[in-house]
Amino acid sequence: MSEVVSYNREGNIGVITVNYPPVNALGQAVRSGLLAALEQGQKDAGAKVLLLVCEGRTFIAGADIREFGKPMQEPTLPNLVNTFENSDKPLVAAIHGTALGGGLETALSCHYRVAVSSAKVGLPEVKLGLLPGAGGTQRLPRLTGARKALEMITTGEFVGAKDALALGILDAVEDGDDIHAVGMVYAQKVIDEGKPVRRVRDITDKIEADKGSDVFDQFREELKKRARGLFSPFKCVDAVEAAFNLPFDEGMKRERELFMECMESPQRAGLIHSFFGEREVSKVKGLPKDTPVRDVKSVGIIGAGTMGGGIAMNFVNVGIPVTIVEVKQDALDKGLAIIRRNYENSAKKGKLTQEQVEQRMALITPSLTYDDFRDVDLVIEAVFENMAIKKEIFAKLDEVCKPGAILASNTSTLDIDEIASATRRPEDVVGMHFFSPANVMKLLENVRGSKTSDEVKASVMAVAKKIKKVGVMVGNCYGFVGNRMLHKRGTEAMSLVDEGATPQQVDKVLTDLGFPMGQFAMSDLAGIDVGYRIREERRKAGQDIPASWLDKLAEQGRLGQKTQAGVYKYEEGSRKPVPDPEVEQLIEQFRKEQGITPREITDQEILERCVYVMINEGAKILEEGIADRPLDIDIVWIYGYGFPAYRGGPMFWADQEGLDTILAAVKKYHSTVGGEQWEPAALLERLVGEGKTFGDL
Ligand code: T1G
Repeated sequence: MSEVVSYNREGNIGVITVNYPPVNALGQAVRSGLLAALEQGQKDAGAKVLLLVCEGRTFIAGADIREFGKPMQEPTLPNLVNTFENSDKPLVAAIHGTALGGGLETALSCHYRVAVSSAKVGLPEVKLGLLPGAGGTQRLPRLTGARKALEMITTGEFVGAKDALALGILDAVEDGDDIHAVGMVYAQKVIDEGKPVRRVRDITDKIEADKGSDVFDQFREELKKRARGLFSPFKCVDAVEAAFNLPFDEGMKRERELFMECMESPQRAGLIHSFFGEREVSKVKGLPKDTPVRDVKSVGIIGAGTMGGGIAMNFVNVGIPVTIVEVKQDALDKGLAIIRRNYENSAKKGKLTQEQVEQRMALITPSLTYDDFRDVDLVIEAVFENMAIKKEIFAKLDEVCKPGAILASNTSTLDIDEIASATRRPEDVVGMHFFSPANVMKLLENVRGSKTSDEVKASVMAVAKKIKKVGVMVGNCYGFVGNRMLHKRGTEAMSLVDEGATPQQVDKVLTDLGFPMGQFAMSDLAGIDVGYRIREERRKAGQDIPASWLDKLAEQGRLGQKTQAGVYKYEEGSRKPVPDPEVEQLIEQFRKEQGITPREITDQEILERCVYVMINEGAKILEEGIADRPLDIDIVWIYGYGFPAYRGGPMFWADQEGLDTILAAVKKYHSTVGGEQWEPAALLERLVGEGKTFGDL
């Protein structure tokens, strides 16, 4: 019998138990163990019914994703599930935790499914650039009908046990958390009631009902909007549709063909890199797993503006009380009114009850004095980017906050060490860089200062998990990881327009690559004044920041979406960027003043100058140890800046583009465009020289 799957008989129930931590994934050993256990159960005369149950925190959470991209080993999952379904003894699956992907497909190949009420089921393969490849697209619609199966399979969203029962996916749901006991009771019921073998493949009423339906084309239309640039969601629809047009075995064959197309798509590799990257970033290099973590049970926030308000919502959403301090009462009132409006909008959409809105608002204490921070565990400063003001604030925090309080700045560019130097406890100072809108964006770029203690680093990574953010720990430099690379892209995007491109041409290249919006539409969303103030700050600090046509927009009061005019113009109530001839004239005028003769610029040049410059900078960031691994950069860009996850992030994408191609272009622009941003990174040169990739690091 295998290490990871056991068989034993209890009474006249043959119990097949999977025990393969952390999530009982269907690796080769589990698949062959299940097949052997099933065979044993078949031969066991004393077993009238077979029960499949799992140890640990969850039922099977899918195929073993780590095996993808490697040669497929027998037994394959489709064969395993077909063998299960063909069992001539009733098979019961007892589900707890999450039955996902191949795990749910295995349960669907059983004849009955019982679950505890806390369980969830789902087919999230589409999130990995795949589709259910072990019968999920053929068996699920036989239970739920076409529309629900399409919803579950094209979104990958999990469904709670009670809803799954209502949908016919489950046969029974019991309270309690002893899944073994729940399974045994149900299996005994199958025996006592003489329930027969019932194969999902033979259930056809829902198939007949939706045959010829136009729901498949409806989904294809809808996916054009919500799955722009993605490959597998459309293949999911084709596979489910096959269940309605083909006999079961041919449907299974069609599913397999489509599954292999997805497996071969580069998007699968990108999305799986993102899946594991999102988990790996929580393991910070050099920070032992057992580093003590300070428990954050109360939070203080300075500034009730857009960022301060959004940051506060993250904490009250998970029940942590927040004290918000502002300088003036009206700023405080305005900030809290925006938070309440956000929650009431969620309530209008049915995402929250009014009672929950009140509960969350009750966890926020407005204040006009720092004294109210004396007992909080963590303070986050979220005022605008001005070093002098930030140092003043941290000096005051140093006075009032209790020993052991974590002092964090939401700065998006400024030097954490300099901010920390305003206190006598730099070891307790750290950057916590949220992204706008802070209550929505998943990324939290935690920035370690040179004196930040391991305990504080571990604590802010734990805070990220607690408030359901993807926390990435990065080093301290101007703009940290994300903004440092973004600034390079911004500089190139500006130069490309100076030299002859239009803002909309540049933005289209980026949205065609898969970004939700381009460089200039993003400037309009963030506010042209934000970038303008940062450039003015740097000019005041004596840095040589060239003049730009964006400054002229700011000086004319074209601040972006908030003034319905920036680089683009916006119709009343619309966020759709519309090219504005006035801006084109302004840019032409700017070129004349700068003595620039515009030239034809290709989309390829725009792609290379806007994205390769980021990759070159990413390599420098790795050289300097500001990011520990290429995947840290990838996750920062996927969750903070909308880099398409199906391309795996900039560094993963660079490997797919070919580092030699990128280095050649970097060298070309170094001689044609110039500037330190095109200085080839030593790491890039070394990897190309050694024929290696960022993935090898
Ligand atoms: N394969 C391998 N490792 C997995 C895994 C899987 N399917 N799921 C999780 N892990 C690892 C994960 O990397 C982490 O490792 C640890 O388990 C805990 O995960 C033919 C083709 C189950 C809801 O897409 O959604 O079946 O970092 O930190 O927050 O149709 O993991 O500790 O070393 O996420 O409690 C379909 C993916 C596969 C489910 C638990 N299944 N997993 O969340 O813990 S494709 C999925 C999840 C498939 C068939 C197809 C979540 C979870 P480490 P965690 P969590």
